[in-house]
Amino acid sequence: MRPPDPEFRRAESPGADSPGAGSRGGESPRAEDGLVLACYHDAWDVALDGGEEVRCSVRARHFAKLRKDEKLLAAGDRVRVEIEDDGACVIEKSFPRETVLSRLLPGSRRPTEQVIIANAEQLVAVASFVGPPLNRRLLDRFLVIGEDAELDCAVVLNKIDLVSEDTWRRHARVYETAGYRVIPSCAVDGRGVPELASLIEGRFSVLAGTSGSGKSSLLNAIEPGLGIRVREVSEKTRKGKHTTSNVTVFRLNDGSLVADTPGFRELGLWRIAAAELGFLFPEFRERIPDCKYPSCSHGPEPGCAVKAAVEAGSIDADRYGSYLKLHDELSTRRKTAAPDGGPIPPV
Ligand SMILES: Nc1nc2c(ncn2[C@@H]2O[C@H](COP(=O)(O)OP(=O)(O)OP(=O)(O)O)[C@@H](O)[C@H]2O)c(=O)[nH]1
Ligand SMILES: [Mg+2]
Ligand SMILES: [Zn+2]
Repeated sequence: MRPPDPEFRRAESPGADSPGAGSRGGESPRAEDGLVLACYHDAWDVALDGGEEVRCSVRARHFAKLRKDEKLLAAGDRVRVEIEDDGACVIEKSFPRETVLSRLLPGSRRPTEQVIIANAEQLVAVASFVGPPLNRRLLDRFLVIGEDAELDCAVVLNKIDLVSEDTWRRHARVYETAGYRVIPSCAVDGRGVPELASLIEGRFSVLAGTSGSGKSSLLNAIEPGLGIRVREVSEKTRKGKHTTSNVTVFRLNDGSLVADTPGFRELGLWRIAAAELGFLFPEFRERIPDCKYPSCSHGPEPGCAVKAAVEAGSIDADRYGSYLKLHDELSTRRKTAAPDGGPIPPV
């Protein structure tokens, strides 16, 4: 979590006509709309539309309502902030979300949604080849939740300095063939960094991937002034140390918005129906209408156009393996879920 910043300025109470105050709430001369940059236990950092960053609390009655609806504020939410006479900033209300990227909250007894980021337009799934090793299953999981949230999705394959060109080109080809924009990169020597910078330019993107894959390093490479904390991966496990612990939205100099996220250990799918899963693999989509049975699960059924494409080599067998694994997980979860929700098996 970002420690409280002593230099974090509180908004001055602007008068109704003061210049540069951005979009106003309308109902109060001292209300201003903004974007939640980060959420802490009982504080929220908000970028007001007028440009100022303020640390806020939440109006108690609104907070109670949020809890009841199980819709706690998330980074990326649009909110209205009331600036009180003493300069204290209080979130009055939040606005409906355009998009929601979620996962299943790990370890909860009842299936519970955890919003990773609200209102993002684009998911950039970041994976590395070594330290931590490439985990294609997890990468595919990220892409599935991004597709489900109807975000534009792209893949960054980082740390190409640590593997042969043949290796990274092979994996890049798989995701390009599946229909994704792929950026092979190295945060250390800068390869791929300009391409990533132009991919996120002018948009609201979220970087997500395993701990240690280099998400924060890539953002620092794009804009060194961000100064995001990064840490060596563990010598012993060759895994990341979960350095980034909070989802944080950064505003780049050109106005682009980009969220850095922690390396989630678990990424359970939230509210995705097994029958819909095939449509979240872009390379399956155009083939599904050719399956013999309309309810084809692309598993054991005869006449499956997806499986035929896997056998012909035009769909990658490992991507298909990810599909089968997730399909199995979604089908099993439905069958085994206790009436009270029951403990959710770890994924
Ligand atoms: N060799 C090499 N090392 C890299 C590269 N990118 C990042 N690293 C290193 O990998 C380590 C982890 O990088 P981070 O940027 O902290 O990774 P992260 O994805 O933000 O990790 P979490 O915050 O834990 O989720 C650091 O020691 C970086 O210097 C790269 O392209 N090549
Ligand atoms: Mg990080
Ligand atoms: Zn099929």
